[in-house]
This record gives sequence, structure tokens and C-alpha cells, in this order.
Amino acid sequence: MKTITTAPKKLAVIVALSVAVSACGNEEATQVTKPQPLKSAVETQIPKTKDDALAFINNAEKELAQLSIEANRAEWIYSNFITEDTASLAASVGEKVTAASVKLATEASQYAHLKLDPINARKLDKLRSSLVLPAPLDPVKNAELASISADLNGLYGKGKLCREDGKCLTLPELSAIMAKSKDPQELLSVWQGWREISKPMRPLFKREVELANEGAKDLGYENLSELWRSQYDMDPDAFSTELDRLWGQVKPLYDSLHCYVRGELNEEYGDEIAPNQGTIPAHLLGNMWAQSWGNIYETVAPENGDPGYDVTQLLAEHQYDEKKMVKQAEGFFTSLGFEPLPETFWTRSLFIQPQDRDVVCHASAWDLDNADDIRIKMCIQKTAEEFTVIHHELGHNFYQRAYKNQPFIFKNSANDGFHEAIGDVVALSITPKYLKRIGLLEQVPDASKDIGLLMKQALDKVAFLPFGLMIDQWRWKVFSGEISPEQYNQAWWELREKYQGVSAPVARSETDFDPGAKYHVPGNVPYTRYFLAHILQFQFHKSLCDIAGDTGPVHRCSIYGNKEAGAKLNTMLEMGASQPWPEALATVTGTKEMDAKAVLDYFEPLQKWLDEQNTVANRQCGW
Ligand code: X8Z
Ligand code: ZN
Repeated sequence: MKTITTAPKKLAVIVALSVAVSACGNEEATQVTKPQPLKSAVETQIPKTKDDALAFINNAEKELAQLSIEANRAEWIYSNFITEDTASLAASVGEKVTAASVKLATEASQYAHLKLDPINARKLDKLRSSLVLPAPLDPVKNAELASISADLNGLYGKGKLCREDGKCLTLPELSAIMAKSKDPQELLSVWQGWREISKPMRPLFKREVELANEGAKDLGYENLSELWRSQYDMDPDAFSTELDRLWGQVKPLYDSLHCYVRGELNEEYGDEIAPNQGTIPAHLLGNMWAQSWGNIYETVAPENGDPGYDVTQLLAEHQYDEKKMVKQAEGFFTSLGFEPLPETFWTRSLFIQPQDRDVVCHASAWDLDNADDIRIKMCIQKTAEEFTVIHHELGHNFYQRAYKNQPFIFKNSANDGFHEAIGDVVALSITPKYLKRIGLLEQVPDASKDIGLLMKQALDKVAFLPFGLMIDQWRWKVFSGEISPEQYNQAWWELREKYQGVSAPVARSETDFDPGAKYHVPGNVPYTRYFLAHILQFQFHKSLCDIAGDTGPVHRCSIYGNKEAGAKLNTMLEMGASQPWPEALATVTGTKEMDAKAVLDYFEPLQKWLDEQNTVANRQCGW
């Protein structure tokens, strides 16, 4: 197989603003840390009054709200129809929004010294700190950054792997091979082939980092890493420490899973391909990035604990098409008391990959008008995995609609991990009991099959944790200069090995740019949000199950149909970003702390089982 990538086109993406939709929902953040006041702002301006500040905030909200709609539309059209023209149109809107956002963020710091009421102080902080790709003030550099960012997205969006027979495979097709194939040669060739698309991204990414770092400095931050880490209502370094703490909580569980899976893969593939010591080769885990491993369930399934059903098969047996899958997911949300999705959702969303044009297939949820025009864009595959992703995306949409009455700056989640967690919380309730209730399953397997159910869930959720963490560990070091461009790929694999215990199946070098083969790197979407979401969703699930009065094991609980749980969830969603995230968390869980104990409790029976299996098989765990 050889790879064809077309020359970079000027593809637009909304890069650096507090307002527009991102890949996966709105982005914004909270700021309590005060970056250094800007000299130009403080020293050269006439002193500002509180009234000036309020007028500024008011106007900024109006301007950003208006611009966001224009940007969202341009971006939607471009992602659904990638051509030079749509790219160019979306790029110029993006440039305009970035310039406005940077100007407002800079201006906002002129008011930082004023003692405003908490709501306006929060709005001001958000105006200053919510950019994810801040351009330098220099318009030439802003244009350069917009163009680079667009090109990076284009390289990913149009990436294909073309076979010798001339057939070119897109990412959904390649992902299906990674999910199903047991042929190590085929897996390796697809794994390696997809990584050809990201080689040309390297110089673009390097320049993007330089420019965005300059933009972050212009805003008073040391670098982009500090800006990204400042978006969590706490000091940026304290946030890094908090992540280490959460990871420390779950690492023993991950280690047990890693050890078990490595042993089973060794039995399947033998010592040559899957050694039973050290790291696991990244192409054997059922996923293009080895980020979640649910697709190798059958290879590692417990012998007597298998629940004996497969949701992919059940969907096929019950003639679920793409739309029916979305309808069923909507039905879960409405069972909790949420209003059905608007008619326009059904007419304007994209569910099926068009055959006649390039689209950005990576699943996303959109809020076009900051009110009711919500949509998803997905190239839905009729699988259990994608059924879950549909719930994930609808979680974004229901969140967006719930906070639609907030002032514009607060139309966002409590922190970005919350946005990513909501749909997943609902998907945790897709239990056998629920599947029976909606007519997909005839009989609920008895408790002896729980290990199989937990195993499937752990392969997706526990395996994801170190991946969710390492991407931004890499990026933050890149942004701060700790990782130089000459070390991009080597440092990437060092972190993959350190956190995931996963390694490249063939030698890599600095002619490769493997980080770029993952959507969120060229797409400039922060990734720590998914790590947080994978912790938060278990906290939410446990609390909502308690509210629903479910007294059984938490992995068997489904909140389907429970209006009380739904109302409680809605209270948190309606708050949007108006309060610091610990307040939002407390609304549902009663605690202001993120805590991975909920993950450990959920998987407790599995952890015990894994440790027994690893002991019986005399496995040397760790890598
Ligand atoms: O990007 C996504 C969503 C859209 S926000 C489909 N996710 C991450 C990924 O695919 O890498 C969901 C889980 C992690
Ligand atoms: Zn998402």
C-alpha cells in the first residue's frame, strides 16, 4: 500500500476564539490565575472605571455572539464540503474572529485591576483566557497562523491510504480494518500507512507552535502551555499536579489491565509479534491509536464470563440504520425529561459519509446559532462503538441547549471535561437491563457474566486513561520548549511508552510525525478534557444512580427513564460556565473534588479478577 496525500489546501478551521464551535462542542474556559498585566495596556491607557468595564463586556459579548454565528456557518459548510472555495471562505472568517478575540482578550486586561461583581469579573477573566490558538497581534502573523491551521486540518481531513489496485481508503474504512482484522501484517500496513498522512504536517505544526506561543505571550502568558492549563479555575501548575494525582489513583487498575491484555495477546499472536514482557505493539489493540481497546474484546474475553451478546450484532438483527441509532439515543435523553431534539436537527445533521466529496468525518456536535440550531456531524458506522459515540455527541447537543439562556460568555460547560462527559454518562447506562427494555436484548445475563461486561467497559474506558493524559503532556512540553522540534516523534513515543506501555510496531524516526495522525493535534483541540471526562463520568454515573434509587452494583445501573436523575443533571447543564466547575460538580455529586475512586469502585470486581488471572498465569506485570 502507498499513501497519497494531496497538496495542502487552505482549509479553514476556527482556531483561536472563545466563541466558535470546536470539533466536539464549544470551547471556553475559566480563569482565576492572573497572567502578568500587559505593559502596553496598563501603562499607556487612561484609567478605566467600572462603568467602562461593564460597557466593554456588554459590547464584547454582542460582538462575539454575532461573529460566532458567521464563523459557525462557514465552518459547518467547509467541514461538510471540503473544497478550495469553502476553505478559503471559512479561513477568512476564522481570521476575522481570531483578530477580534485577541483584541478583546488584550483589552480585557485593562480592566483586570478593577473590583467587579463576581459575574462580570468572571466574564472578564474568560475573555482573557479562553483562546486555544491565540494569534499574535500582528495581522500578518494572524493570517499566517490561520492559513497554517487550515492547512493542517486539510491534511488530516483529506488523508487517505491508497492501495496498489487504486482504491483509496478513508479513515472510517481504515478504522474498521484496525477494529476487525486479526492479521498482523494487514494491521501493520494500515497502521503505518495512515501515519504517512501526517509527515508533511511537521513544519506546519512547528510554525503553528511558534506563532501561537507568541500570541500567548502577547496576552501575558509565559507560553501556550500555561494558557491551556489556566482554564480550570485553579493555578496552572496546581492543575498539572491534580492530573498527576488522578492518574496515580487509576494507574494500578490500568497496570492490571495492561498485564492481562498483554498476556492474552501473547497467546493469540505469539512471542514474535506480541511479546509477553515490556510494551504492547500499538497495532494489535483494535484501534488506530491504541486509545481504546474494546474491539479486541473477543480476543481477551473471559472464558466463562462472556455475556453472550454483541451490540453490533443486535443492531443489525433489529435493522437499525444510522438514523434509527440516533433516534434511539435521543430517546434516552427524552426519557430523562429533556425535550426532544428540534426538527432542524434531523434535517441539517450529517449521519452518513457522502461518497461524492471530502468531509471531516471525525464526529462532532454543533450549536450553530447559540440557541436551537443544534446538529451532529458524523460518518456513522453501524457498530456498538459508534452507538456510544452518538450518545457522546448528543450529550454535547443537550448541554448546549440546556445553557442557551446563559449570557453568551457562559454558554459553555463548567470546564471542558464536563462537555465531554455528559453523553458518556448516558452511555454508561446502556446496560443489559436497558437493552432489554428497548427490545434489543431478550434476556439479561446473570451476575456470573459481569466480568465480561466489565472487561468490555474497561477495554474502552480504563485503557483510554493514559492516552487521554499523554497527548497534552506531549503538547505542553512542546509548547514550553522542553520538547524541541527535532525530538517531536521520539518524545511522543517516550510518552506513549511511559503512560500507556504501548510502543511503535516498526522503527520510527524524525521524518515521521506520528502525533499528527491523531485528529486533535492538527485540529488543535486540547485533549486533557477527555482524561477528565473519563474520571468525571464515573462520578456523575454513581451520583445519578444514587438519585435514581438504584441500589444494585453501579455497573448494572441504568438511569434510563428516571426523571429525578434527569432533573438533577439538567440543573448542572443549565448553569453552563457561569460558576467555577467545583460548584457545578457539587450540584450533581455533592462534592467539589474530582475523584477517581468512582472509577475504582465501578471496576472493583474486575480488578480483583484481573489480579487473580495475572497471578495464576504467573505474569510479570509492568513494562
Ligand atoms: O473526539 C472525540 C469525540 C468528539 S469530541 C468523538 N473523542 C476523543 C477521540 O475520539 O479521540 C471522544 C473520546 C476521545
Ligand atoms: Zn466530544
